[in-house]
Amino acid sequence: MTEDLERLQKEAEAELSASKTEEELFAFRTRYLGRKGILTGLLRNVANVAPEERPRFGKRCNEIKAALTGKIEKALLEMAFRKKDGELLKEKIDVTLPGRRVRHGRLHPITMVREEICRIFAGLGFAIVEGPEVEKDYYNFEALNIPKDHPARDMQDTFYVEDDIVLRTHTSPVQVRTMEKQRPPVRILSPGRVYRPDSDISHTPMFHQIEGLLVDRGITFGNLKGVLTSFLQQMFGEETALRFRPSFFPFTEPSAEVDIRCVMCNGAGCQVCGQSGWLEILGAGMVDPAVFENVGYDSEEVSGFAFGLGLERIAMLKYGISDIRLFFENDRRFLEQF
Ligand code: 2NM
Repeated sequence: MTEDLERLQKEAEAELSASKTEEELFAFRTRYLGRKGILTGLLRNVANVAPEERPRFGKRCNEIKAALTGKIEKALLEMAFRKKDGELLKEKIDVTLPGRRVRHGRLHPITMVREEICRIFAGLGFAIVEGPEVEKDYYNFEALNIPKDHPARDMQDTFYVEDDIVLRTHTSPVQVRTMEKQRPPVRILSPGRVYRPDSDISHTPMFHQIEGLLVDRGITFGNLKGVLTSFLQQMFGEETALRFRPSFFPFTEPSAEVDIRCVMCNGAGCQVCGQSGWLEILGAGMVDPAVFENVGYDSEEVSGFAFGLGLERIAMLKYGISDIRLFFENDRRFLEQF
C-alpha cells in the first residue's frame, strides 16, 4: 500500500513538471485533488486499508496532498510572473529618445498687422468699433454720398445679397452707423472684412480693411496730416517720409492718397514700388458735408477727417509677400513663418 502511494507521488510530480500552461495545471489539480480526484478517492476509501496501516496511510496521503498543492501554487505563481515579464518586455520604452516637438500655433499675419494698427490708434485716443458685414445699400453707399449711377455701384464691384442688401465693400458703413448714434466728438477705428468681386495676384473677393474717423469742432486737414504721420511713422519707422497726393472719393472733399517712401529700396526705385520710390498706403480726406447732413450733423458746426487702408497690402509690404492669395490658403508652411 505504501509503495503504491510512493509511485503515485512520483507519477504525479512528473506530470506536474510536464504541465506547461495554466489550463494543464488546473486539469492536473482537478484530477488529483478535486472532489472526484485520485487522492481524494484514496482518502475516502481508507476503510479498504488494513486497520494497522490506516494512520500511516492517512498521514502519507495528506503529506502528498500538501506537497502537490504547494507545487501547483508555486507553478501558477511562476507562470503569472513569466507572463507579466513578457508583457513588460514588450512594453519597454527608450527613455533616452528625444521628445516629440510641440507645435505652437501662431497669429495669422493679418491678425498681427490689425492688432498693431489698432494698438497705435488706441494710443491716439481712437475707440475700436465693429459692425455688420451684410449691410443695407443705404449704409454702404447712399449715406456715403455714393449715388446710384456711381461706378462703384456696378454689379462688377459689389456682391448683392438682395436688391437693397450687399456684402459691405468697405467698413465706412460702421462709421455712418456710429455717427447716427453718437454726437461729436467722434474718434473711432473700424477694422473688419470687406467684399468685392475681384480675384487675381493682388485681389481676393474678401479682404480686410481698417477705416478711421475723427469728428469735432474745428478739425482741419492739418489734423489729418498730423494723425496719419504719427501713425505711419510708428508703423514703418520714425524716419519714414510721407507724400500726400490729391485724389477723389465720393465721401470726402478734399481727398488724398498717402504714400510712404518705399520700405524696400528707400526711394531708389525697385520692383515693389514700380521704380517710383513710393508706396501707396492709404486713402483719406475731409468728410464731405453731404455725409454729415445724412447722419444729422451740422456741417457748419463740425468737421472731420476719415481714412481707410487695406491690411493685406500692409502685411505684404511688411513681410515681403508677393501673392495676396497666400493669406487665405492656410498652408502651414506659409503660416509657420510668422
Ligand atoms: C477711405 C478714404 C477716405 C472714409 C470716409 C468715412 C466716413 F464714413 F466717415 F465717411 N469712413 N471712411 C474714407 C475716406 C475711407 O478709404 C480708402
